[in-house]
Amino acid sequence: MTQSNCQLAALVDLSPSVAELRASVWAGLAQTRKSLQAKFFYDAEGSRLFEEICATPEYYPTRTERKLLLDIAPEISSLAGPRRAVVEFGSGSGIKTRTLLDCLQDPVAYVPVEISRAALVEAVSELAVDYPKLQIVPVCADYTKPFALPNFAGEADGWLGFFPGSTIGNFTPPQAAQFLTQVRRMLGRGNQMLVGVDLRKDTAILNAAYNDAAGVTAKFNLNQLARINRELEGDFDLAQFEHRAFYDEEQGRIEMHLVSRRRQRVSISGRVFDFEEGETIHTENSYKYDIERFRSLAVSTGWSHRSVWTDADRLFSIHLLGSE
Ligand code: AVJ
Repeated sequence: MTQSNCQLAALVDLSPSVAELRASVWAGLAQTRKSLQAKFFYDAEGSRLFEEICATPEYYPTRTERKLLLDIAPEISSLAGPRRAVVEFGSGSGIKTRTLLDCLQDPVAYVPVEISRAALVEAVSELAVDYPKLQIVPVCADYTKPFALPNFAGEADGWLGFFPGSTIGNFTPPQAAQFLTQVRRMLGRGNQMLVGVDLRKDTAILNAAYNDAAGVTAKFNLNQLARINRELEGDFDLAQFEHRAFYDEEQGRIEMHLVSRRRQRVSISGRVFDFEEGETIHTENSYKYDIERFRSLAVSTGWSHRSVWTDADRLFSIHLLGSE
């Protein structure tokens, strides 16, 4: 494989700055109910730990979605149509990307949008080798904010948005609606979007998925404090915080927290924060939907609901949305 056969554009770097991280962390920890933003889980180490979570026996979403995507690939291929430009939000390691690209007819371009620069660079350099005809334009960005898409007019026949993994569950339903609206405006009329959405199910299955026996999810959660130590000169003692994750049936969401094991004071970029014993930092929400609930959310943002698929055990769903 020679370089000249790879259509890999230079990375568009809109990644959040240290100043943005600091502002977010300071604001989150200054609240009476302390919180951190889930998007900041994904530094190089966080992305690596997330991949490790996906391989644990308890974390069913990744393998369930991947198998479902393979099963429905022929249908997606005909519904999506030929010559698409694919834009993926939170592309991570890009394993599902290949399943999608392999089923599409003559995909023209691929725009992975990912907040972790390390994960993005690694994923696209491998992809470029295996898809020499595909134009790849990696964008390192926080996709919760609008950004400019590259223009493939005259080359591609339309966009296919791809938002797998139930990452949409990190948003509250109003935030999810706002995101879907933003993407619909970004892609414009006549385009489509595939969204992976984790389904509501037995509480025991959900609780196990976020409390794996090997403790990988706990490490992933605690890594957010390690990252603050590394990048913001923080002095969190990781041994003094404990992972907690539970399903709240009423809200239909997993909540992840870090619980302070004792009364303590932590300094971050020169600003101090006090923790009571048992006080928690809310680090993530992971909303679970019913098919109907997600359909109506999507439709409320102006998308039309074209199709939905689930696995035989009804653990996970993939929705195809269209913009008329
Ligand atoms: C990548 C956001 C979909 O919410 O299930 C996995 C992240 N957190 N285990 C999820 C996660 C804890 C994951 N998403």
